[in-house]
Amino acid sequence: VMKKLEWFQDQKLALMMHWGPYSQLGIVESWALSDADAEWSRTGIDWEVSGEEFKKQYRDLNKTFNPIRFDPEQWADIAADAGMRYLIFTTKHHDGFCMWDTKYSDYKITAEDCPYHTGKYADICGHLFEAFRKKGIGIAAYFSKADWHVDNYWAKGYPRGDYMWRGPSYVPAEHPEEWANFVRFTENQIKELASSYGQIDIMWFDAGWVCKQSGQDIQLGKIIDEIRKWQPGMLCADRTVGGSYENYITPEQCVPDEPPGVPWESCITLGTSFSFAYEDEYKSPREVINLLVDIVAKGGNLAINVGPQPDGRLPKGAQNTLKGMGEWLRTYGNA
Ligand code: FUL
Repeated sequence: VMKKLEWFQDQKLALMMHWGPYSQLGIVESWALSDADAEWSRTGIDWEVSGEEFKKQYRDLNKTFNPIRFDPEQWADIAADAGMRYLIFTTKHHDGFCMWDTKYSDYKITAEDCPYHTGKYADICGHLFEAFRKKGIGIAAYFSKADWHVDNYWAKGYPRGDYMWRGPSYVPAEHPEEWANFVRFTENQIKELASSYGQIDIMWFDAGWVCKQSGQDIQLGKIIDEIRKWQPGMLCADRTVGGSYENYITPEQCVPDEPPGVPWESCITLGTSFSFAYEDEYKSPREVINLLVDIVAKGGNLAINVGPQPDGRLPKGAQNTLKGMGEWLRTYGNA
């Protein structure tokens, strides 16, 4: 792990990607499902429909998600050309939709009710990781520890079931069986990801609200130690409140004023949000290079986030900036 952390700190530049059925609406990833976050996450949504009706619509987005123009090798070419050294990809965001062929859930890209299950690269994570690895780009799997779809998280029949706040709808200590089921499911999915798609350099965990609320977590330490038997040195970024097993920290949408003194990576959006937005505006190559230089001078890494389009292509504006970054790095950075 120490050696891998050295590797990590030398990489400097990552491409982060948030992609899923939500991309079709051009809304913020997952968050509109959480009533507690309605105020900021539901702006831009057509509120002709009521909250519940919208949630139903959101839940049906997997039935129309069909990125027929997705070409993993083209993404890998674009990333390599921009100087990206590792990829951070949302295998599962808070909404619970799985971008790999998991056997633990039917809410996934390869399920029959998702039109892309017959698509050329239907097992998206598999194809993506392979294409990027071929270009010498490292692989980080983003995985949400919250799952707002599986029955044991926002479980029915509990008083908080209807609130749809960030954490589980019950207090884990009061319902240990429910919680144990959720932990088992999560552990299965994490191990499946880490054993089905070749070398994974980093697992990037988001959403630790349970921990904050109740002091309980999913025992990530145990899971990661086991995974390291077949993924030696795999790094773990366990972020958000109460991260229990992190090798580096991940500030979001900001650059720390002072070097934090531990390995770190800032994730910053190229457009205005992590997921694809219609008519978004993208930072210019100069803005991104300025961020990169600032971050590198402070000893960190920059993960610059692009939200792919629902059809599988990368937005033209984002591509232009990535191209400009690559040109600058080749001219001045000896990339
Ligand atoms: C946050 C998430 O809740 C956002 O949706 C996004 O994924 C960002 C990178 O991390 O904690």
